[in-house]
Amino acid sequence: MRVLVTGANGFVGRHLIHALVKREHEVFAGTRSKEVIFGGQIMSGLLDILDVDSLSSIISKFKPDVIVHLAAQSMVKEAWKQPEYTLRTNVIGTINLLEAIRILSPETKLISIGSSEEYGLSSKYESILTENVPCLPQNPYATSKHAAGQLAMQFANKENLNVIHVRPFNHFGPGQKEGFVISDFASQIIKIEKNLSSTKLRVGNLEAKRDFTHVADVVRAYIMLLEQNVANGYYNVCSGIPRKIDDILKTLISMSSKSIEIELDPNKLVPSEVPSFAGSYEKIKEAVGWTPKIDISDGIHETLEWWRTN
Ligand code: A2R
Ligand code: GDD
Repeated sequence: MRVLVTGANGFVGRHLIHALVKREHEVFAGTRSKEVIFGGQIMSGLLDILDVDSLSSIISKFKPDVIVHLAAQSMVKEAWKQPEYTLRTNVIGTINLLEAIRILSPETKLISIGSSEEYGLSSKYESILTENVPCLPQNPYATSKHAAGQLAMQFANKENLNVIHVRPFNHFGPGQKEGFVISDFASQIIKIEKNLSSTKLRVGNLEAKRDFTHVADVVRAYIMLLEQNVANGYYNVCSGIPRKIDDILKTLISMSSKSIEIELDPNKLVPSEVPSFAGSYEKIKEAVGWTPKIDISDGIHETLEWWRTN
């Protein structure tokens, strides 16, 4: 298949591009800020989803069978600092893409990437979140992803488009930048190991619980959704297990030989945070046969090793 990926130079994008090539798909990797050579036969070019002309031109020329829309302002904490920018990128960017598909390429299937954050406060009332649970987003990032998903479904219904809105829960793995919890902890541990900083590891809210999936499992889910015929709608990608951030931290520390002190950094706390998220992956399992495969400790170990060598 001909697959266009937006936000291709992000954490998930780089994993997805290589997994798509392994499956022998023809790929166009769209990046915003700099031209990136992905290697091999992979086509790539500048693609800012807020630039309607370049978006239209790439869709007209490449004629994708599928678009995986990863491009976003992806950080919850950053969204509180830049709500307007977050909404513009995540909502207007998605509208631009939907309009371009409607006008230029209505046969193209869109895999829009949302977030578990969309469920927000509903997680207080439902211990395991299915796609039918109503969304009560609690921050501008969550609102932006929820709006993008709703718009995607509205366009799909009105214009008879093929659209899936995925709700990945937290994901992690090698190559994730700082600013996300496992990378934040792993990068600090490695700095401590290399004596590049004091032995204090600075943390935010350790009481929160999140549902983590390895990025390789996440991109396998996206590929199964794009390769197979599935009904339009919302699909969770998750492990089903709420894990306390404190337990993740302990696992990471147990993998280092250094003695490490923990220090609360008030700057790392996130306003009005949802205490716990855990999802159900029954719908995607039923639709395409996906289940998560990678053991969390193995994934955490791999991530720590990545920080050791990068
Ligand atoms: O910051 P850059 O220049 O590397 O670009 C980011 C890109 N991006 C955009 N691409 C095109 N037009 C825009 N206006 C635009 N704004 C941002 O999206 C970056 O390469 C990518 C997002 O990558 P990450 O921040 O690493 O997110 P990650 O973990 O790969 O998440 C992928 C998707 C996102 O929609 C998240 O909200 C969701 O999964 O969890
Ligand atoms: N980043 C970070 N750094 N988070 C910390 C820290 C720290 O030092 N200490 C504790 N936490 C807590 C946060 O308060 C949050 O409860 C949890 O760890 C996870 O934080 P993040 O990794 O920053 O992820 P997120 O849940 O805010 O958002 C991520 O997952 C969403 C899916 O649920 C992002 O990847 C989003 O793009 C994605 O949609």
